[in-house]
Amino acid sequence: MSRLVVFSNRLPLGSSPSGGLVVALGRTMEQRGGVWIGATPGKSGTGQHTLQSYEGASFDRHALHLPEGEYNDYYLGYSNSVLWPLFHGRTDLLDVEEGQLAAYSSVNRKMAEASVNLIQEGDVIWIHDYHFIPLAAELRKLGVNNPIGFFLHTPFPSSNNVRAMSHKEFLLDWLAAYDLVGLQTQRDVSALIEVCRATFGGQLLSDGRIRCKGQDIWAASFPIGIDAKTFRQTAETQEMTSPRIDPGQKLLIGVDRLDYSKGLPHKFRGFQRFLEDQDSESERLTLLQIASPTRENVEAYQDIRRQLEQLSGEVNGEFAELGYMPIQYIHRAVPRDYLAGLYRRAAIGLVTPLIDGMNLVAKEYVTAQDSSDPGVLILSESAGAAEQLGIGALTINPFDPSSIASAIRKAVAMPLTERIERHQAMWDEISLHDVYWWTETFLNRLDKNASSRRKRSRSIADLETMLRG
Ligand code: ADQ
Repeated sequence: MSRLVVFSNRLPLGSSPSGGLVVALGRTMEQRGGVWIGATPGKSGTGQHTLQSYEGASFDRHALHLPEGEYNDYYLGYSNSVLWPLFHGRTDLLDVEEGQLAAYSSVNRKMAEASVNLIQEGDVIWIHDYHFIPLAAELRKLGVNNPIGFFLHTPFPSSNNVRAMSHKEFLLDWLAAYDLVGLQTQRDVSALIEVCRATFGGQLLSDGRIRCKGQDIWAASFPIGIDAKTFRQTAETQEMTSPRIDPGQKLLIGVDRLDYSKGLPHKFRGFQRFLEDQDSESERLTLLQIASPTRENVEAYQDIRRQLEQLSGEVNGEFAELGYMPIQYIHRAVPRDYLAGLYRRAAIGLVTPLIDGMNLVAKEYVTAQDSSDPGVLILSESAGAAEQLGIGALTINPFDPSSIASAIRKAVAMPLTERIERHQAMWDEISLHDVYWWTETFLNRLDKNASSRRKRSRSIADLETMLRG
């Protein structure tokens, strides 16, 4: 098996990850070993841009330390104030500042220069997410001929959104340097084809490549999964000892990074509508919302935090009674084991992103359920996960509070047989297409594409020699 070299902005250095990419890849790397390279702010001053290694994991970890200012322009700036909103259809939140694109490009170049000596012949390189889209092109410039794959964890933007991007032609050059561009869903693959067609005048070839301005992009969907069997066992063995939760209390659970794409205010408004419509005799439901802090230095994230605090106060002010608090809002990360137990304890999983690449929380919630008495998943039709879990979830339009409220009513009233049937359909899908399936399928396809690229370049070289001779 080839050695895997993974790049992502974040490295798993803490004890309890609360981001989808690190959670998913962490399982793969623990199983398979290899090298994981990330970026981090600090250690400014030297200007050396060398990698620092970290001990203590079953795989090698290295970080590129960047001076704080440069890191901010690349990470908070271009990555999270331009690409993230753009890829999530929020062009209204674009905060374009001069110098950010230059910092983004130069961090990618420095990452390539700092890591090129670590790469050995036979390694397979897998680059993750929007922070490092140009990295393959930079590595190629340094002569790296290894298979290089890319996986985008976010949605692929529509051609309308790409229009708002300065220097959009770069996107094409960046993507064409990969042997394989992996996207979460079929919807994303269609978006990429449409962007190439509408923005760059490209076309789909019969072998699946997209040809744009003389360059080829190989793209396909690989819906990311979770380590389903392990997570299920964790949920089964996890004892719920939280003193905060009354065992008789019926829970709806929400677990999200505190990000504007996750539709948290919409979730609270939907729950508020449900409470408004409920008669006074009905069973009391509590929404337990765990929202981990994220990108707090970006203004749009400060706004969403304020909005949520205000909304939860408003709903609790209106509907709380002695001994009953409708929304329990916890603004921090919690350990994954504990999270598994909480999911299992909750009668409803409430997942309401306005748009989301996949959404692993939806898969974790279903996985943690007791299959003989499972809870109900309410899932936004705009999450990538809806492509796979639409068979068993109650799908909602997160922009419409009454859609969320009526799904909650339906979930509460759902008979056991229907809950079991729906859960089984989703579990079959999640356990079949787990994180190991995702890694294997992606890497097999990458291997095939890289071999065919090499074959094509060999034939071209042979042809040139023949013509010269
Ligand atoms: P995220 O936007 O981070 O991921 P998601 O897929 O929901 O979103 O993953 C979040 C992960 O963090 C889950 O494993 C969840 O359990 C964990 N988490 C969230 N809040 C937590 C908290 N308060 N405490 C502890 N753990 C918490 C990005 C994309 C997604 C895509 C993933 C993987 O935006 O669309 O599904 O990558 O590709």
